[in-house]
Amino acid sequence: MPSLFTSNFPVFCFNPYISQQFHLELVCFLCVQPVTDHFSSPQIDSYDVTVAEDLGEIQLLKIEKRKYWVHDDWYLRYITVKTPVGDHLEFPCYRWITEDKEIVLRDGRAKLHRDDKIQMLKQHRQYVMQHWQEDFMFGYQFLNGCNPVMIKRCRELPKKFPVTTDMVECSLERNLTLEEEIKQGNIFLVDYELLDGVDANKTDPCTLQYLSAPICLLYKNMENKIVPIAIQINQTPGPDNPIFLPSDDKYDWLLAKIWVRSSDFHMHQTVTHLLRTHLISEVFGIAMFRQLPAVHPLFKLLVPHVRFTIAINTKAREQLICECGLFDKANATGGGGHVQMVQRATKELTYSSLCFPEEIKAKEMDSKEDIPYYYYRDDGIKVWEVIKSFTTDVIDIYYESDEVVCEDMELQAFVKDVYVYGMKGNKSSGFPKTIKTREKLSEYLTVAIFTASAQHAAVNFGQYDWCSWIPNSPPTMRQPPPTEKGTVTIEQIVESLPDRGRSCWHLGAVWALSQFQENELFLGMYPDEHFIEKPVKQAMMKFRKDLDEIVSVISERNKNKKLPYYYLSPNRIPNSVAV
Ligand SMILES: *[C@@H]1O[C@H](CO)[C@@H](O)[C@H](O)[C@H]1NC(C)=O
Ligand SMILES: CC(=O)N[C@H]1CO[C@H](CO)[C@@H](O)[C@@H]1O
Ligand SMILES: [Fe+2]
Repeated sequence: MPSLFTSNFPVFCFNPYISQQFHLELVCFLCVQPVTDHFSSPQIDSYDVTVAEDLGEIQLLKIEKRKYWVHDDWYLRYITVKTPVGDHLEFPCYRWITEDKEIVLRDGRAKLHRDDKIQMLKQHRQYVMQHWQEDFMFGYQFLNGCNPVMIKRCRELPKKFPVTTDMVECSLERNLTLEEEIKQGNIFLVDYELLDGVDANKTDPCTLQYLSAPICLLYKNMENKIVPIAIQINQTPGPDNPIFLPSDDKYDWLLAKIWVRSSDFHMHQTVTHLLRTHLISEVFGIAMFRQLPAVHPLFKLLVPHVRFTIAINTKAREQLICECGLFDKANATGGGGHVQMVQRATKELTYSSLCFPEEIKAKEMDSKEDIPYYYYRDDGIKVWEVIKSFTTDVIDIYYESDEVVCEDMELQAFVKDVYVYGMKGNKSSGFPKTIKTREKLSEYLTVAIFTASAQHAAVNFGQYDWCSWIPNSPPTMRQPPPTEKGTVTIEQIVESLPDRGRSCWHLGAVWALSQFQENELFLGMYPDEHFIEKPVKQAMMKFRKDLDEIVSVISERNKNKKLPYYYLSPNRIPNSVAV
């Protein structure tokens, strides 16, 4: 079977909203027994290929053949491509494709050099290609992908990550040293330290799986784009843990980036998504059911935001993260690793990190002029503010003063329940034991509602867009990380990525997790009338009006964007963690 460029390296769309489907047909002869020159009858292989970007006019087609059998050469007559707009293009080849070979075809119309107006084609004539986009996409995901919480400003290079100006000089655009760039605030850091020493999945004795704990340095270039400039795959520096650079061999750099993406997948699934939305929401939900009677205004306020959360988490415990669950099947952190991760991350979990604006500020990612393309931050702050204003309105209806807050024993028992059972009474977590003011109460309820709705939406519904492209977020790695430069081959990369079975498990899971429910209740929709008082209904109406305004602002902002950001648009944020 001819191996199309997709054969081992599945090309899945990672953003269905801008994806396009192409239909390819390869007309070829497969040479089955070259010894007798016996050809199979001409055969036509059809492929549907989905790509995530607008490719514009198709000028070139590249086929890669890999050698699987001793005699698997084939003769390719031509390839036809049916484009999403219905054009049929023909790419003639009429050549043998033998061994491991790469062939680039141009469309059938004959062209002279002077006709080649498009720069890319001229470059093709010299066989020069540029891949600047990949690094940009890699950087972009730290801001607006499905795990936009890892990146922070670097004010001092950690000792364990000894990057020097010499190493990154060709990435720096301002004629400054690395230290000067750091001083100016142009350097960012992503550190997967939490994964250091976590056990990789050993549940399948036939496939060894690997984890690492990379550190990645990023640079804000002159166009204000954030791009990676150095990657160290493990925490401890040393000769067998080199710092990979964009100037290295392209496969070295690619594999280093894939390791970061794989680590990001684990942090995203287990910490950002599971612990910091699902489990936190459950803690608020359980405390609410245990301590607040159904007539309590805060029960009425919170109950729509914990709807189905305990049920979905129970299901997850039974099917996803249990022994022999999906996690064990496909994730390198399966077989116990994810439990270690949750335990470590729970220890470090703080109340202030759940207060969205504070968390953004703590990472020094708050300045809009400085970091203009951080839509997760911009939209998240807006949603946080209107939730805060809504909870303030409701609190003002029932609590005339801070004393009333202090004296509400049911409320205090609810807060204490979260602290004692959820946070195991850890004072340094910053979770309050009691609440003394209306202002603090409104912040507390905003944490509970924002985490269940907006934060969960931001990290849940992007999963199919970003994680279904396997090389972009490999749920497991089947080879250990490279320990030296200059040895990585494309074969090694393919062997490191998950096999087909694990890829399928993974795809099914991320797809299912990215779907809205039927009759989904989005933020601010409260069809169950827990409240009957008119002032509360007015507060709800104002809440919905504020949310609608955010929807318009976001949709205006997204207009004409190649990569729109819509996960925090309130009309896409469900009220509660239910998937
Ligand atoms: C309590 O929380 C702090 C701060 O998050 C953390 O450093 C510490 O390890 C935690 N202690 C326990 C026993 O979990
Ligand atoms: C709970 C969890 O995050 N498990 C993940 C392990 O891998 C599957 C499929 O690869 C993910 O989609 C699961 O969510
Ligand atoms: Fe979820």
